[in-house]
Amino acid sequence: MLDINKVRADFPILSRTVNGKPLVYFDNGATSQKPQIVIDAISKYYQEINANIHRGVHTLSQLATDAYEISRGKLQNHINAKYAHEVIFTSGTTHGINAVANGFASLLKPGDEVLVSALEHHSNIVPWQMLCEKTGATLKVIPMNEKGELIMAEYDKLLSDKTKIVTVNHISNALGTVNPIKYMIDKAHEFGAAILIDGAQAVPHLKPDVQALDCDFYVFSGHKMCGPTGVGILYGKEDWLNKLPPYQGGGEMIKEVTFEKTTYADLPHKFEAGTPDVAGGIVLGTAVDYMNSIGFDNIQQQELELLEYATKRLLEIEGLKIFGTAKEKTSVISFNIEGIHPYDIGTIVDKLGIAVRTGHHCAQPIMNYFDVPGTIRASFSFYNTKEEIDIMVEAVKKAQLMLA
Ligand code: C6P
Repeated sequence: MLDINKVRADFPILSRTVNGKPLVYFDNGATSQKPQIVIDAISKYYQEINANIHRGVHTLSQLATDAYEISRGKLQNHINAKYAHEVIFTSGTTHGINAVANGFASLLKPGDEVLVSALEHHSNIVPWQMLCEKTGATLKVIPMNEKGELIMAEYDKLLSDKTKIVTVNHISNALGTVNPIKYMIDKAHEFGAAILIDGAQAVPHLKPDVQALDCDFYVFSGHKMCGPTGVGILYGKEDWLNKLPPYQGGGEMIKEVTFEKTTYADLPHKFEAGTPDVAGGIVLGTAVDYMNSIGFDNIQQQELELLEYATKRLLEIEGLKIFGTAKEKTSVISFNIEGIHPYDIGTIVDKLGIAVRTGHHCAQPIMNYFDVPGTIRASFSFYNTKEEIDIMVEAVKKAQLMLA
């Protein structure tokens, strides 16, 4: 069981006020808050070991390099990758997806197919559209039902020998649906297709085991799991990462450069051109340690309770509709109130100290499916409480009265 007061004390921002009211932070899907241990680790890096990595023989450079590689090892353990060199530091989920989509440009030809799901964030749509434009491959979409669940019977029908890569999120950012990725991975492999899992919204809630999943790629951002912005992970199976050309050229990703020819460095450096976010990479390891110290069983239990409680309380409000009612769902609630624009609710509740996201959540196809301009999204983390949910429900009721 979580000692919620103790957990909340780890996050200094949770005790601030916003617009004169105690902050209620329910925009965890956009980015999580950071515990003091993560904030301190950033300062400590700059105060004690700041240097460029993999480049210098001097002591600071070695200290920074060691810390960076130790962090890579922590991430490897966290996701159970077979090798540390399968763990590539990126700037975030978007970077990871673009690196893979770009790599596939050398493998696809007209007639090949790329499958994306109807539940994707724009980051997991646009790079694949760009890939299809470049190669003449065709983009196909796995449809969803009214509950916001992907229709597996349709997925099965879409798969064929033409399918070269399937790309799907583990958890939908807009609706909270947890997708049946193990089934999807195994099915894709039956047809010889690769599969990328966008884990951006999963890693705050669970610990993915990439070997048990057997996915070819798994990408995520550090900032949604108590880490800093600007850093993320692209996991890829060794064979795939060896097969794909690098996404960017530059320093550190080479073995030898002449004006005639360049040979590339071994993994992971082949995909890590230029000076990375050294502090971010190191501190992502601190964030992972922190989340493991809380415990993912505890995190899930707390978040499930919050999801159930908030669903029940919000449905007390007349005219309120929840979008995304999948059987497998994480602690995200997207909703609208009849006759009121989501933006207006968001603006009023902000005045009351409550942070929710309003709009299309970078998932316009989902909004189009439900025929709404956007929704109000409350996304809960393990440091949120039922009392905060009560505050939000009262604020939404107040906004409804004001806007009616
Ligand atoms: N979703 C949200 O409020 P980046 O920006 O690269 O860290 O993550 C992109 C991304 C990719 N996939 C999914 C499923 C995501 O949820 C996100 C980011 C945030 O929902 C910001 S738009």
